[in-house]
Amino acid sequence: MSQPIAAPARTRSQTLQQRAERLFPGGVNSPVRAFRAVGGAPPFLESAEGAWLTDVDGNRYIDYFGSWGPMILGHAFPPVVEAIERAARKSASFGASTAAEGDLAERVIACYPAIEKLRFVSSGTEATMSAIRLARAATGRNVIVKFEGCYHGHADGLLVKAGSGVATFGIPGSAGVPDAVAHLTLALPYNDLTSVEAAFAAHKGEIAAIILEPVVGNAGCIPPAEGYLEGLRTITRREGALLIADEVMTGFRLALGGAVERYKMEPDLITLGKIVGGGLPVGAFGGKRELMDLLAPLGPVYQAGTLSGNPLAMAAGIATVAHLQEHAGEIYPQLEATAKAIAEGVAAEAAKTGVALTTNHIGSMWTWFFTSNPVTNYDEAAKSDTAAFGRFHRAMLDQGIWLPPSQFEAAFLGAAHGEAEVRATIAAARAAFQSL
Ligand code: KE4
Repeated sequence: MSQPIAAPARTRSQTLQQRAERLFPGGVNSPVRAFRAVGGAPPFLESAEGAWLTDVDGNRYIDYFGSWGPMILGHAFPPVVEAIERAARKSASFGASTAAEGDLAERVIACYPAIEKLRFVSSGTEATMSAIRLARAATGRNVIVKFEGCYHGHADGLLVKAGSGVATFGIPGSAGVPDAVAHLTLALPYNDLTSVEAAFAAHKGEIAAIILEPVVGNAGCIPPAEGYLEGLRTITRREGALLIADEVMTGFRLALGGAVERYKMEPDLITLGKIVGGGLPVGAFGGKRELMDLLAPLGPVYQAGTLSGNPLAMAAGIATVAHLQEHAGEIYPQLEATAKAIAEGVAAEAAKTGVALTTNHIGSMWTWFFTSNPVTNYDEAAKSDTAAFGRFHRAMLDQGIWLPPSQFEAAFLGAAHGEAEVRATIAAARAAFQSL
């Protein structure tokens, strides 16, 4: 018998939302936060600690979006907080070189041997945008290949949808993106090497690089098929194109060395973000010395940033990466076991109530797709019952479980999630499925 789930009082959030809608488009500073994909009004958050969020009305939630990935050690992790406090006392920003940049860079390189040199920026968008400019300069080619369902930030050339055929250039995925820019990007189906071969055959000598999320998170979680990543490396090497692993989401998440370590990838360039900044604005891109030395002031490729290498962000990144490096042996297995318990425990509740669910899970990221079919690419993910996901999301939120507010996002957990959170989440899912 389905029991309706009562929403807790959120009057202060509603007041803040009304003001926010007068100040920001949609009331938010990033679209997904508006909850348009799941319905309902987003609670405003006041604070968070460990695995738990507290909204401005005092309601508490177990956090499964983790600031979209960065909070792998949990919120307000003391070593990170103390590092930021110490740095802040010495000024928030210099716009000049500091030792901290080198300290974090050395840690990144220790985790990513494929990176000989890197550059810090302030977002994942800047990292991927800069990596693409570098790839075009290095190869003298203009065309970029991306994959449907992969999101790499909002640089014009990456907001592109697939054209009519796999070898036809993309069409703008957003207003304001000129056709001329979209026509330099090919958007292909993920997990399909045949389409990649066809694209290179149709655009011989024109493709500068392939950029991909090695494990897709932005269509919901979709792992690479057996042999797919290896196939991309073989094709790009043969065709003289670069392979860019966008690890903004998966970096330091799937392993200390991200998907590159987990799948033994050999990319030419790697982009990072999220976890590398410990929750503060940091992006990074890096690779072989001869590629990176094309960047100004050494080389002809211009790239810059007022707050690149910001001392507070470096401090948060160093504290986060240092802790992950020191405790990798226990943290990653624990993250994986907890995520597996939650992903599979909730899927079992769905099965008991006859709700069709496909669960994709890897490391400490997963997605419950509301479909009974396998999800190996974006088209299959798009067949999910997004309305049912919306109802599930609301039912979970009203029981204190905050899932990412879109069927096409991955859920994350951090080192502070434990047995109690697993039990509470599965119990809430049981009630949620019964209420759908
Ligand atoms: P940012 O510019 O948002 O820091 O990073 C862009 C980006 C690049 N590459 C990957 C693989 C990413 O996942 C992202 C950003 N991720 C989204 C959530 N899936 C950010 C959330 C948002 O847009 O508010």
